[in-house]
Amino acid sequence: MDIHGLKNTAQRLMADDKGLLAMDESLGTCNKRFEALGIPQTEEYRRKYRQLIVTTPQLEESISGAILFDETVYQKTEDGVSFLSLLEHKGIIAGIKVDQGAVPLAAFPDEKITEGLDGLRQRLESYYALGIRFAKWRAVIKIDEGIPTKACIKANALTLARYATLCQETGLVPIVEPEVLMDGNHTLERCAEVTQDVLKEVFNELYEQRVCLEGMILKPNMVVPGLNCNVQQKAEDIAEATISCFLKVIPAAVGGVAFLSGGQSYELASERLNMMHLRFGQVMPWPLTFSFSRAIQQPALDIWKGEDQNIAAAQKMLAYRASCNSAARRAEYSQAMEAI
Ligand code: 5MM
Repeated sequence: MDIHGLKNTAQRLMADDKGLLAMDESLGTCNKRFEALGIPQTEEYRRKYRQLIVTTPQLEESISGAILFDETVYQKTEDGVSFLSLLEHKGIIAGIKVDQGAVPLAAFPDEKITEGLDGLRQRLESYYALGIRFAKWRAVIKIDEGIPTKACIKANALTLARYATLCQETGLVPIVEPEVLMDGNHTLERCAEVTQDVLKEVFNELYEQRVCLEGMILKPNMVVPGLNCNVQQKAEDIAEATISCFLKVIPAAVGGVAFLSGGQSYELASERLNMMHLRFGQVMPWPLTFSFSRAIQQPALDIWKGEDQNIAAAQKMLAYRASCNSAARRAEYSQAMEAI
C-alpha cells in the first residue's frame, strides 16, 4: 500500500480552505432533480449539466476535488474535450462514486445496506488507470421508532471498511460516508446519539480492516434535529453538538472531515460550517470542510433549467456558492454574503 501517496492525495483534497463538490448523482437522483425543473431526463442533458459544472470559471478557487458518477467519467464537452482532462487542467482532483446504491437490509424492515463490493477491486483499478485518485461510498442510516438497529449499523460499518481497504490497496483515497438521514421528527440529542454510535462502529471496523486513517476522508452528516422536529436549534447549538460528538469518536489521525449537506438549505449549511470554525477552529485535530451536492448545486440548477442562455448565470451561482463554503472554512462567511 502506497501510504505516502494516499496521505498526499488526502492532504491535497483538504488544502487551502477548499472543499469537495459531490456531482455524483446517480441516474435516478439526477433524473429526479431534472424532472422537478422540467429538464429532459436524457444522457445528453446530464452531459450538458456536467459540462456546465466542469467548465465553470474559478471553480478551482474553492473546489479541490469533484466526485463523479460513472457515466460522467467518459463524457466530453461539445468540442470533444474529456471532462477528466478539463478537471485536471483546473487542478481539481477527480473522484468517483463506487457504491451501487442502498437496498433493503434483509430481515430489518425500513433499514438499508449499501451494495457494490462485488467486482470492486477491478473497477477501482480501471478508475485509477484513468487518473482518478479518490472514491466515495455512501451508507444510509435512518432514525425512527426502534431504528437504527445495531445490526444495521454494524453491517454498513463493515461494508464501508471493506470498501476503504480495497480503495487504499488500489491507490485511491476512500471517502467514507455514513449518512444519518435528517428525515423524521427526532431531536438534536437523538441525532447526536445515533451519529456517535455510527461513527464509533465505523472507526472500529476501519481499524479491524487495517485502513490507514491518514489516507482516508470521513464524510459525515452534521448533528441536526430531524426536518420535522418542532425544535430547530441555532447554528451555535448545531456546531457545539456536532464538534463535541466528533471529538469523542473521530481519531485525530484521520486525513480530513468533509460534510454532506443532507437536505439542509444552502444558507444553513454554510452558516453551520462557518460556526464550527468560528467556535472550535482551534480545538479540531482534523481539517474540516464541505463535500456538498445540493447545497452547492441546487441554486445553479434552478437557474440553468436546461436552457443554454442560462449557463453563464448558473455557473456564476455555482462558483459563488462554492466560494461561500470556502469562506465558511475560514470562518469568514456571513449572512451579508447572501445579499448579492
Ligand atoms: C449527489 O448525491 C450523491 C449520490 O447519491 P445517490 O446515489 O442517491 O444518487 C450523495 O452521495 C451525495 O454525494 C451526498 O449525499 C452529499 O450530497 P448532499 O446533497 O447531501 O450534500
